[in-house]
Amino acid sequence: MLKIHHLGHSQSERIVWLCEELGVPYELEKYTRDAVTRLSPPELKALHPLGAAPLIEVDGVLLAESAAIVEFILARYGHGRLQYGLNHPEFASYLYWFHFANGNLQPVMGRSMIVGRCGLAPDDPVQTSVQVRLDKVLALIEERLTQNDYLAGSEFTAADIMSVFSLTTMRLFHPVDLKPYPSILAYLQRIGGRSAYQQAMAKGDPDLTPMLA
Ligand SMILES: N[C@@H](CCC(=O)N[C@@H](CS)C(=O)NCC(=O)O)C(=O)O
Repeated sequence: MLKIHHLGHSQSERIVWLCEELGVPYELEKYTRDAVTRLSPPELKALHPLGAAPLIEVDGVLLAESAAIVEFILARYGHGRLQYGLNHPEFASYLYWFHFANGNLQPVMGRSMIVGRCGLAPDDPVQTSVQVRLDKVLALIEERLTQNDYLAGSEFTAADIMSVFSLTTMRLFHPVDLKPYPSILAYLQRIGGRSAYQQAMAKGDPDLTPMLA
């Protein structure tokens, strides 16, 4: 059976959620962040050189990187679900938004979190450039979700599964006010209405109220 190594309050919520959406049976091995450093505990670090979540194990293979894991699970268990194929008119959009999550959205949230902790002056050029990029990224998502119910288009796909962590749980680590982005907030409400999302969050992070507002 597929085993998910899930670190609480982390990007590995994506994998639990994907398995719930697809109805793929899985075993959940849960880990808690170190109370001081908020990094992985030693048991998770022992599994992989980076010690970061998510990790999955299946048929003796250990795989890291959430995008790789999502692609692996879709290829093996998806049977075409939650993705747009080559002949779909929104295939390029699907690829773009799938990769935007870890290529742009999550990195700028991480940079913004780190820069925010450096105590720089509000007009420091580094601080300003990161803020400008974050604002642009959120504005781009807002525009997309004003025109479409989901990131790849009219249907919910794995591009959404890749992106939602950065707009929700990531705000535990870096609070970002989403009030200026009503379409993102409406989208998060749609996501929160999905029973697979509710199941995943209840199983993986029962101590956390999903940050959908
Ligand atoms: N790009 C990787 C990022 C993995 C990552 O950095 N995970 C974080 C949780 S959100 C982690 O495990 N942090 C704890 C640590 O590095 O010790 C992915 O998408 O899987």
